Amino acid sequence: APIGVFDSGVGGLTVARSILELLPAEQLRYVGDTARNPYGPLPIATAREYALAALDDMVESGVKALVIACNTASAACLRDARERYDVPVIEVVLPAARRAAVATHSGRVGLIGTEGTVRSRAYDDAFAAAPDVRLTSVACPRFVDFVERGITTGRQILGLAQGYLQPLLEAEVDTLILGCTHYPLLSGVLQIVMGQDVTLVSSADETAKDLYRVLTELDLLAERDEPPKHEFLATGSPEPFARLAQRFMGFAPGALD
Ligand code: DGN
Repeated sequence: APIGVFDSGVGGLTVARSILELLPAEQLRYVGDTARNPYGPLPIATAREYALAALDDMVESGVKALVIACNTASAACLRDARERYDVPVIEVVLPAARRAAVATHSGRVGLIGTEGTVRSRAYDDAFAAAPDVRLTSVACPRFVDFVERGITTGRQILGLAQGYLQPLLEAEVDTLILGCTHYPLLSGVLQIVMGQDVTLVSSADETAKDLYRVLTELDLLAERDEPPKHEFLATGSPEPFARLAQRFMGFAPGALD
């Protein structure tokens, strides 16, 4: 059976990409809720309702594990999803928090994400078991739009990042969690603004490693000779999804035309 990967839109494809790098024998069924995206600005209860409805459908369709590849959805429904489904549930918040707690030397950790993710305090909860960590969180709502328009370099995004990240520079964080699916595409500008000594933690990469761990522990890893056939589905119109998907999966625009 495939691994179900859920996101509010295209952003979770950065997680899908990290999964395929680490686990090339696994078959993915990706669903992006592009019809109701973005989840970032929604009240947490609404994001929770939408995400659980989509995850119910995915479990119904038969998957061996669920990956909630969206920070906002993970923050909104992680606990419910773990209790609700029989299949293992992997999400993006705890793996990133765990990596940041190991990576920081000073204990001063920064988090950037959507308004929903920051408001949910899911990362604060994740660090409850790490009393030495002092978390400074900043919502960066305009980043998602810039990344989806393909603007990840240049003066405009640099200026925006300098403004958003100022409180994190003042807090002198030594580790920064990229707590939104879109932010791995901004790693370049984020590293420039934060300085080369700050460790960037990608929730996409950490989630893929956590999935690897869970599948290994439960003896669910795929054994395959043939390359698997993946499904990439969107609840909204297929064309803009396909166009954006190329960029998020790491292909240059037009490379697959
Ligand atoms: N996928 C969302 C997240 O990781 O928080 C970002 C996109 C959105 O719904 N705003």
